[in-house]
Amino acid sequence: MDKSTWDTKFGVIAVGGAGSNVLTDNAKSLPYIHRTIAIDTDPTALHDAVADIKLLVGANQANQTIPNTTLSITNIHQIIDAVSDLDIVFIVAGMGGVTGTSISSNIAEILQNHNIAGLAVAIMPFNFEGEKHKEIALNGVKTLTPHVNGVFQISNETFANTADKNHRTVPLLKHASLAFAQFYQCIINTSEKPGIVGIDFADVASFMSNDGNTAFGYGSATGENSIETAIQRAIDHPLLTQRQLPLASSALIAFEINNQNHPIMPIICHGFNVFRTQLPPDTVMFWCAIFNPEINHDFRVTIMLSGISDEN
Ligand SMILES: Nc1nc2c(ncn2[C@@H]2O[C@H](COP(=O)(O)OP(=O)(O)OP(=O)(O)O)[C@@H](O)[C@H]2O)c(=O)[nH]1
Ligand SMILES: [Mg+2]
Repeated sequence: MDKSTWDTKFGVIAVGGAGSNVLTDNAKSLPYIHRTIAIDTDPTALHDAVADIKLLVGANQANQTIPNTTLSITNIHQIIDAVSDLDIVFIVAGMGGVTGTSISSNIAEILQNHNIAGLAVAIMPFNFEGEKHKEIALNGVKTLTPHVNGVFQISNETFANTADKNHRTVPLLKHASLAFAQFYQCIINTSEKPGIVGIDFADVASFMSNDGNTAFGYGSATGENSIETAIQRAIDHPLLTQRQLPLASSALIAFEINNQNHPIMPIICHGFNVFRTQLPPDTVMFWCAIFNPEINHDFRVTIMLSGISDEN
């Protein structure tokens, strides 16, 4: 277990089947993680999950055959015990089923009541799962939103649409796992790794304190014009559409730089200006630049948008 430089303790809570699968795919490679927790009504799925703590809630607690959508008092105490020493918790859950959709907001409320910052990542359904499923998922996000600092959606359908093109090499369900990993790493690394300008969670919370939708995308590049290319790849990422840029009231751009041995600030300034021209002048900007020798490219750029007004 890594220890954060400020002693901030980060946790991940995975709720339901999708949440547990995304956590399991990443459990061994989350930097600075203090604790991982998987919560499910399904004992088989929970058995297969990789997490420090696994909590079976709902159905089996009361020997019911239909998944229970509420947490028992015992469950609530188990969750409080599991999170009480954490500072920032990522909740990751699939929306549209029973467990993740209904219990995520209860868990977020527990965090909120204990002054633990919460960031949620909601895996949204494929179109083929139907309109009703989508409606349940969107309602799940709506219920969750007031109890966390921000909800970022990762839509499975986005990757279904792009799977035939650039993203064919990754199995369809694994895109959400990769996107979660990048989201987590961007938030954590930018505050924990050394760099030119870092951000802390107060900046992230401030960046997210707008009504409206959120979105994020990321891209990497090496060699000539790598900063422009990485920015363009982040803008073109399936989770971030070009049309969202002018609709955002805040934007956060995080530069990760592989090599700290050459003058980097002029390149970063250039990259920042390239990105700035794509946004309305009144967009509130947050930025950071850190050194990360673990990336395989010269630059990795993550763009997050918040306060995106109605996209229709
Ligand atoms: N990317 C990804 N998405 C998944 C996975 N499993 C399920 N999903 C998506 O997440 C949505 C919710 O499904 P689950 O997480 O399995 O549902 P649950 O929260 O366990 O709820 P119940 O099983 O109904 O109690 C589904 O509609 C799928 O779109 C997975 O392994 N990876
Ligand atoms: Mg399930």
